[in-house]
Amino acid sequence: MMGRRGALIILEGVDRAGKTTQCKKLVQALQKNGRPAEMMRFPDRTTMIGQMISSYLEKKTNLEDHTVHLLFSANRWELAPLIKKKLQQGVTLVVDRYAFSGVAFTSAKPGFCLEWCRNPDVGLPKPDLVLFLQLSPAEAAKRGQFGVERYETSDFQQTVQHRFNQLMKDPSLNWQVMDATKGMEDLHQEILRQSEAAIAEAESQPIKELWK
Ligand code: DGP
Ligand code: NA
Ligand code: NA
Repeated sequence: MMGRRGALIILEGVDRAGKTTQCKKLVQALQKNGRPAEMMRFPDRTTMIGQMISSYLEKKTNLEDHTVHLLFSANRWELAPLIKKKLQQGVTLVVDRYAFSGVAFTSAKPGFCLEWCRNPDVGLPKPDLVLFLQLSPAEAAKRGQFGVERYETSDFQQTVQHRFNQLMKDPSLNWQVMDATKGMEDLHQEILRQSEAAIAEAESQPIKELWK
């Protein structure tokens, strides 16, 4: 008999919501509970495609907007076989950003609609849980200055937030909105509780395809 599969858990949110910290804490807590768990992040800057993306984000190179969108998507697709393999091996994956960032960030640029942005990611492994770390622009501002990478301005991030709000209306996905202004530990406990529930639910189900 096939063993239980792991769950695909995504953390999303605007920049500085604390996603990376919470991903790390979640993986540690799941492992402590005896669950095989690993962290992944997108963009994965270590691959050849990831290096092109990284150079673009660092403003060392300029790339045409559609091209960049497709590179981000390609970066997820190149890791899709590994994602499926891990899930089937029973490993729960905690992922820092996924296709939702892909759609939210590109569709925040002039001349891009949600539908066009979604298309390249249709069919990726479907998340069992999408945790959205909600942070108002005012709260984000309190966390200090933005960095120097592309997209790190408050105007752009505000548009990104609107796009995320549109994506969250999709009832075919298990979106859970988390208040990221809460203390780090409270937020962690809430994320852990949601994740344990999603893991139990996913165990008996096949891996599905995103937006199909
Ligand atoms: P991070 O490494 O998590 O700081 O993400 C790098 C930046 O790239 C961040 O501003 C969010 C943005 N980003 C992440 N995924 C995508 C994507 O698929 N498409 C676009 N256009 N931007 C993305
Ligand atoms: Na960033
Ligand atoms: Na991050």
